[in-house]
Amino acid sequence: MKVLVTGGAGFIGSHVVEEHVNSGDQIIIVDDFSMGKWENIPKSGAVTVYEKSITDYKFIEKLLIEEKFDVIYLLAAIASVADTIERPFESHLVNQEANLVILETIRTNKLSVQRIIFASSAAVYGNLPKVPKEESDPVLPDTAYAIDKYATERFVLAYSHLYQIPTVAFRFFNVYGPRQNPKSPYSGVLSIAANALKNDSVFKVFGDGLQTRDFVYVKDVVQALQLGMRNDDMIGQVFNVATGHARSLNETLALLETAAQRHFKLEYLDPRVGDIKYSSAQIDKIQSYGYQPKFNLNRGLQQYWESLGE
Ligand code: UD2
Repeated sequence: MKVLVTGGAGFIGSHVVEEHVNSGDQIIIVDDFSMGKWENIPKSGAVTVYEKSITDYKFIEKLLIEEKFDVIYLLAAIASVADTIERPFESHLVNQEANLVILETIRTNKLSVQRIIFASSAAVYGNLPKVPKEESDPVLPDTAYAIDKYATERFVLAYSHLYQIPTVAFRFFNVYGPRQNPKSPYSGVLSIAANALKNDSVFKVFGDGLQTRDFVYVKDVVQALQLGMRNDDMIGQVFNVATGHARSLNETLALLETAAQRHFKLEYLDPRVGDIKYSSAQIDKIQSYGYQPKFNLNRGLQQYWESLGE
């Protein structure tokens, strides 16, 4: 198979690339390396890398038409809620418009694809009180990040219903694991926390630490995406990707301390603007298609910590 992974040098993308390298596929990565890294990419003759933004529309159109991909993963994104609050228009171009250009290129050129997989987000549920979240629940996207993820998810699924382009969307909860890049203050919380623990530096908790998240290990996310790629019954639908067990940030930090056999230096600050207080997932829908998370938080944190070379 010929596979396109936008954001393939990034955290989640690089694990997807690895999976397809192991399956003997040919992979093309488009990544602007804003958060991605060359060392994330498996060394393999099956992988071709373009250091380009997905907002380079001329390049993307040409690539899609020339390469005729079987499977496309839309994983490139400005991945932080807080970051998109700082730059809503720039992030909109990446998180929504560029993906729409890809869909339109496929539609107008009648390109035949077996699957388009889109990474939506739990952020679409917003701060509505009901937890855990089911896919059929109301949504309240109220940050640039959530608005773009929700709108793009709807576009992706509409292209399936209206134009018979086979798409599947996944609402990722809080993904963590090896290769998550801690370099930005907007990076995933566990990458920042693990980095602080490793360097014995202060970790800043925004808010009281009682906010909850469903932290899902990146290998389980890959498992979910592979299901979506293979199972035709999942086409045109959206699925939560999580473990089904939410924890408070404080509890999660304590579990990381146990995994690392180290102690945090914590500082508690005001909550972040736009932050969601309670995020927790119901995963019955995707489980009904055979998904079973293999990493509970203890196991995932242990593996993650070990991957950091401690
Ligand atoms: C994560 C994803 C986002 C989206 C969403 C789905 C990242 C970077 N963001 O947003 O893409 O899929 O989940 O719900 O993975 N925090 C601290 N200290 C820090 C950093 C964060 O206390 O140094 C807090 C933060 O205020 C929040 C929690 O930790 O309450 C998680 O923050 P995050 O940025 O890792 O992820 P979130 O849930 O905003």
